[in-house]
Amino acid sequence: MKRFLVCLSLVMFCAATTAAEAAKTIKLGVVTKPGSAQNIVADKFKELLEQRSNGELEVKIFHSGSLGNETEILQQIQIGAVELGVITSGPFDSFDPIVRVIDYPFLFKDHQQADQILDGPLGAEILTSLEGSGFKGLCFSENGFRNLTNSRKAVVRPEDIEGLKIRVMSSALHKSIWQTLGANPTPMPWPIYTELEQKVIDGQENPLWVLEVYKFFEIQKYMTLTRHVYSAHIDVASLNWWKELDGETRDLIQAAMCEAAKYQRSDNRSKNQARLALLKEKGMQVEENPDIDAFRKQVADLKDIDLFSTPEVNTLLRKVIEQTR
Ligand code: EAX
Repeated sequence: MKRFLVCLSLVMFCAATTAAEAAKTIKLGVVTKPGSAQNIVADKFKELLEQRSNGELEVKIFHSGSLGNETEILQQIQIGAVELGVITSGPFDSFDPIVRVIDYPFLFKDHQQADQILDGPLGAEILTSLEGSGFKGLCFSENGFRNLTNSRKAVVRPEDIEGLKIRVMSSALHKSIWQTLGANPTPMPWPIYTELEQKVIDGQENPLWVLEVYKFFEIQKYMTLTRHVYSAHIDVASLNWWKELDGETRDLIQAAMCEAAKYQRSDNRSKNQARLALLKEKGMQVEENPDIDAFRKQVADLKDIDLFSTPEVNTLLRKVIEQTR
C-alpha cells in the first residue's frame, strides 16, 4: 500500500510539473516561411516576450504551414489548441465579415492612413468584434499593399485582366473584387508557387516582399503596381486561453505583440524600394503607372453588394470611407 502511495504521488507530481511547464510554452502559428512579413512579427515577439518574462514564458513558432493553412491555424486558435497567430486579414473573412472593411479596395491612400485607422478607434472596433468568433484581437501588423502579377501579359487597364486566372485568398470580398475586374478568380490557400509554375493559375496578387521571399520573379513575368488592397495581419490570441491568463501576463503579451507589430511595419516599408529594384533586376516587367482611376471606378459599387449587408459591417465601412476620403 505504502509503495502504491509513493508511486501515485510521484505520478501526480510529474503530471503537475508537466502541466506547469506546458503553460509556459506559448504556441504561435504563421503560414509563411522564415524571412516573411508574418515571421518577422513572430520572431520579434518571441525575442521581446522571452526577454521581458525572464525566460518564464517561452514562445514556440510554428511556421511554413506546419499547422496547416491560415484558415486551419485560425480554427486551432479558436479551440485553444494554438495560443497565438499572426494571420493575414483576408482569411478572417469567413470567421467575421467585419474584416472586409480593412480589405476594401483602394481604401487607404498610404501607410500613414492605414496606421491612423487601424491603430485608432475603428481598428479597436474590429479587434473587439473578433471576440464573437473566439479571438482576442491584439494588434495589426502588415503584409502590405497588394500588387497584381501574372505570367501572360502586361496589365495597365482593367480590360487587360479579362479572363486571367488569378489566385485569391480564401475571402468572399477578394473573390468579388477580381470577378468585378473581369478576372477568373480562384480561391486557393497559401503557398501557391507550384500552381503558378505549372500554370494552373496565371497570376496572383501580393505585396512586394512575397515576390522576393517566395521567388515569384522566376515564374511571374509581369507585375502591375495596383496597390488595390492594403493587406493587414491581425495578431490574435485564443480568447479562451486569454481569459485564463493573469493581468500581468496579458499586459506583457499585448505590449510585446504591439511592439513587434510596429517594428515589423516599419521594417517592411523600409525595404520596398530595394525590393522593387531587385525584382526588375531579376527580369520582371513592372508597370508602375497603371490606370488606377479605371480600376477604382470598376470596383466602386462593391460597397453596395451583399458582402457589406450586415448593419455593423456596413456602418463601419461607411465610417472608414468617410475618414479616408
Ligand atoms: O503572406 O495568402 C496570401 O496571399 C497571403 O498574403 C500569404 O500568406 C502571404
